[in-house]
Amino acid sequence: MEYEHVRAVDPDIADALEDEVTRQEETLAMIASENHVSKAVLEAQSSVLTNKYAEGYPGKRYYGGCANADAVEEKAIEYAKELWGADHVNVQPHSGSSANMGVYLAVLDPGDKILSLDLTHGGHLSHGHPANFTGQTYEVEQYEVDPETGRIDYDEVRAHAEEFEPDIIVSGYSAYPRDVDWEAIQEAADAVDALHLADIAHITGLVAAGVHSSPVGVADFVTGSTHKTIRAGRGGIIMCDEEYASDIDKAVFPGTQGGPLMHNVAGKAVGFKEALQPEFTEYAEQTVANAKVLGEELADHGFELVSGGTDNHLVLVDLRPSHPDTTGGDAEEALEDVGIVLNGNTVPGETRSAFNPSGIRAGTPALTTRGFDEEDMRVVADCIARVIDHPEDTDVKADVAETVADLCDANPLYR
Ligand code: DSN
Repeated sequence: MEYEHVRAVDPDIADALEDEVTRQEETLAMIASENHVSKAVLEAQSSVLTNKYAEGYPGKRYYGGCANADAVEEKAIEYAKELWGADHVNVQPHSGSSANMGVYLAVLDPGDKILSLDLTHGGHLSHGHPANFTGQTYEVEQYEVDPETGRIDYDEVRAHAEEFEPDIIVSGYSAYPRDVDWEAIQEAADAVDALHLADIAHITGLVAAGVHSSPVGVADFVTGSTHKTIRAGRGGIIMCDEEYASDIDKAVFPGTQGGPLMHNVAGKAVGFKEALQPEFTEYAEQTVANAKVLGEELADHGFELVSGGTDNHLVLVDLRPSHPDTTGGDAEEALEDVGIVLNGNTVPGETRSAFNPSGIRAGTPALTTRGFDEEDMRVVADCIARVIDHPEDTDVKADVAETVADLCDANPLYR
């Protein structure tokens, strides 16, 4: 992949873009929120729709010349409805966080109460963290996972809701390896007359393929990002029942955004169309199967998995029992040296800090896109274990780097 027109303008930027293609080709992307989109999605995202302003919605725009923008957005909405079975879909949010912002603006007033999962237990900044606008605008209390099981204790969530009486309960997580019982959260919300926002940012693709239970039709609002497991153009999405359609649309535009990023909406439409093909279900099933094997193999190598395993696309490893002197940051750095890219992550009961956490999070969506199967994941788990066990051993690291290079060669990406 070459960037000849960029090179003519600025060789440094062209170098960085081409180096990034090489980096993605030659390393294992195991950040659980990342994926590799198809060339079709890339093409749509880099299309001339980047030039177009299209404030409003299909058929009701504030600018002329929107016929093609309308056609693209209508398709994105149609495909999204088919993928997730939602009554109403807004495909304009610029990101998952923007999608959440749209929901909060639509139904909450400043000072209203949010009950959500703590960030260090797997939640997300936009669910009420003090450093985020949500923590500064609303009154927030947070639930935690059960310290023994690493899983959400739904009775505890309900008890917390009865005591706190939130206006909205947020479910859906960024570092939670287990299936979510949306109905149980809904029951907690019903018990206190609260709304329920399910943020499926990480698992949009798994839900669309039916390999994870769906909150659509259960929660009042379902938000997501569109570039993670669903592998479409970058951005966010909001789904809801028809009764909230107008409030949600107004909250996205003009409430929190101006012109939609129509090139990204085109990328969403193309990725959604790809996800409607039968092969996508196989992809999602393989993503989960790969994560399961990754978790089992890491456990066999002595690592402690939060909740003991995984039902979805990610594993969360608490390094403290097996490697008390190794932080998530240390592990992230040593693994990047050999071409395995993942992130240090906080774990439930975190004793360090978000910047220097005690765990690592590893996901399989991107590797599965490249064609990795269970056998490959056994090799990857072995590589991870060897490097974390011997972070200073240059022979081990050289050997692992060679294995990583072989895996990448055998599973090319954009070549
Ligand atoms: N940055 C994403 C993640 O890694 O989970 C969430 O926004």
